[in-house]
Amino acid sequence: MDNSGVTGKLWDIFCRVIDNYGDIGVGWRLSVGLAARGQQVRFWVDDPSALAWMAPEGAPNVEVRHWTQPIQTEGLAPGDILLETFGCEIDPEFIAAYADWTRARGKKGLWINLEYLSAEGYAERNHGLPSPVMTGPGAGLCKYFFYPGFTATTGGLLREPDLAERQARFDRADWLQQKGIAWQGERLVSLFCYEPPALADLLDQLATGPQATRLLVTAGRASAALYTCILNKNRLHPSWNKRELLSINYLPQLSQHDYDHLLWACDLNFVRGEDSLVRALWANQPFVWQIYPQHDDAHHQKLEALLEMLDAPPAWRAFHKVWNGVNSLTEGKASQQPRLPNLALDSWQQVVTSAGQQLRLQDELVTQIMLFASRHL
Ligand code: TRH
Repeated sequence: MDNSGVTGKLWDIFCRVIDNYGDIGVGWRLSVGLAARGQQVRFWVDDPSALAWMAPEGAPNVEVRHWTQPIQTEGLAPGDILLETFGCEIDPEFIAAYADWTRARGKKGLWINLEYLSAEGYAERNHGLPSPVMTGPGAGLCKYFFYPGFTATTGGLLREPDLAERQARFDRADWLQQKGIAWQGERLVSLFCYEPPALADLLDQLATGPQATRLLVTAGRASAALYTCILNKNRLHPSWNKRELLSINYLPQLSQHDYDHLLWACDLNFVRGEDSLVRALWANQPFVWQIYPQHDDAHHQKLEALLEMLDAPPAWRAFHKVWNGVNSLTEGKASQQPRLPNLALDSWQQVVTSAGQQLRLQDELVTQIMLFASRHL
């Protein structure tokens, strides 16, 4: 039941795929979440191809529009709310049409920029700030900054209302069988990463036990990185997995729903970027995060802020630092890289459980953005 006060509005949500899947993944989740709450969404995306596997069934009340240059808007009136994800810069023609349309209807209009998720203090400080547009086609409009986040004074995190119920119904053995994964009760670990400098170390750790592990590797960069790493290991240390304690499955691209299933099925999840981090928190299993690297190393602070927010124990912090190459004297040079500390899943589990409990008390992002819209329209 929607009690936000915005009923049946039309949202134009814009998304530019820079690289990887986080921008489209978040844009899609937000679109579906709004549509499930009685809103109409036009999801404009410059490269919608990933939706074919991420969301093969589409969603009611979400119309995917290929965002071309120039933008194709023949016969379309702009919607009630204009939302750009991650500062993706909507075409001036569209903004002009939106400004004219809102004026013609005697409305204020609402233009939102949805920002990247971070646990850093600026998310609280900047959440909801207005930026009046003084020049250009949008002059007279006001753009608002909406920051997702982990605290009560941010815009919250994306979480579907039926998530807990779906999770409670999930049957891990059944799902693994459906996916053709021959699970024999080994520890399950999922791998979604870029090219972590400590990948070879992780493989050594998993291959030396004490228990057997099955590594479920996601398609794309994670698979490519692992494949290369294994080729090197086989060449340099052919007996690295001689006890065969480590088995590996390379997965196809999964739908967002099935990616959740993967996280729920595993005893430990390696995740990357922002969206899978949030899903790992909701999965309530120990996880390790590889942060999206930035050239100026701004991601180091962002990683620190997350670990601080989680109140992560020292061993978990140390693991994250090595996994992200933060400790290395010269990043990228394996010889300078400290060894990966041992996995300590029990203590990590306690942290994830207590953080998850806290975070579930907050209103999720769709509720918050709808309330925000009702206050500003
Ligand atoms: O793909 P990412 O590394 O995305 C990144 C980050 O968001 C980064 O901040 C951003 O700047 C950059 O993209 C451009 O990781 P992320 O954020 O976890 O997004 C992955 C999405 O892909 C998420 O919605 C889950 C989804 N996914 C699937 O649907 N199926 C799969 O098989 C996998 C592995 C992921």
